[in-house]
Amino acid sequence: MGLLALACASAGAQTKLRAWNIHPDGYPVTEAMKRFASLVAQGTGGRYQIEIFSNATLGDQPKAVQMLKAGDIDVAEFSSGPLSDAVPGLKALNLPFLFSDSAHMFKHLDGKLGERFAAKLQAAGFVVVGWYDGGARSFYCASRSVGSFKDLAGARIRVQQSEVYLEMVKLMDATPVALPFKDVLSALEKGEVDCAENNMPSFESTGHYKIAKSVYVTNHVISPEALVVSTKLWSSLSPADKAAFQKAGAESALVMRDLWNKRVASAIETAGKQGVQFVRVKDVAPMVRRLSPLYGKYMSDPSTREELLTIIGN
Ligand code: BDP
Repeated sequence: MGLLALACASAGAQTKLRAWNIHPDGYPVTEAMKRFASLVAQGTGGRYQIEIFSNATLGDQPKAVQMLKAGDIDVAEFSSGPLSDAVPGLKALNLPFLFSDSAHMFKHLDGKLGERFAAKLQAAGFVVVGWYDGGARSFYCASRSVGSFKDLAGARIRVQQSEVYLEMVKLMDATPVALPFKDVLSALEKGEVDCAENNMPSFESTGHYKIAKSVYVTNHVISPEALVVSTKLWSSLSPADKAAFQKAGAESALVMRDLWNKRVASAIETAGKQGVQFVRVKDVAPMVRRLSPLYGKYMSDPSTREELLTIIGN
């Protein structure tokens, strides 16, 4: 902190803020949130100090979404799955095979569409200060080896506690099991679920790769995560402090995306060295056809239709 900032900090009152995070230390989200916290402190002359509570110690994600909405926590980083249950207009972002890759996703989120989603979120209690990368999610199994979508039929598949994910797995003729993130490893170990789905950094950071040795690389959901602050906190900030939070959020998002790409590569390498087998999907068309009721539902839903058409057309 600079001298001037230090002087201001000692002159003015300090506000301590609580930030919810589901990931461990060293994970790209955690490291980017740390950067956010230090940039906010810098940009506000030390008046706002953010403490990061990692590993979901403040509660699981659906609970934290409600806590942030109510202003009981101030900052959080959420996956678009659980977030979309609180803000239905976001459900479009969870549809399988929507974005072709992260570049395609950020082309939209860093532009007009991102502003539209942010406006919907703000109306529901969440102010977006940065779009983080939620990566590309694939299926992986402990008790079976998977080389086609058919191999997933009949499996008990852990999903996020989020409606679109539950609907997706049901349409695959499999059984969705909604579990908090931290409970998935033991569920795989005990055989309570056969499979799960996630991006490669989470597959690795949670240790799922030690149990689930068969990865079917579907990249079925490419979706963003959002760094958000509560509207309660937001309405208490001065225009200059709001700008400092936005700037810190935008910078932290760039840090996150850079760390993310490196972590995807190292996660795949770690898992591969431990004997994990990766089979890439050859043709997603049969699965897209099977999931058509899902697209039909959200295309006819006025809260998601326009966004979906924008993404599909570009
Ligand atoms: C991770 C997301 C995290 C989710 C988790 C999950 O970063 O927000 O809670 O997946 O599957 O990739 O629950």
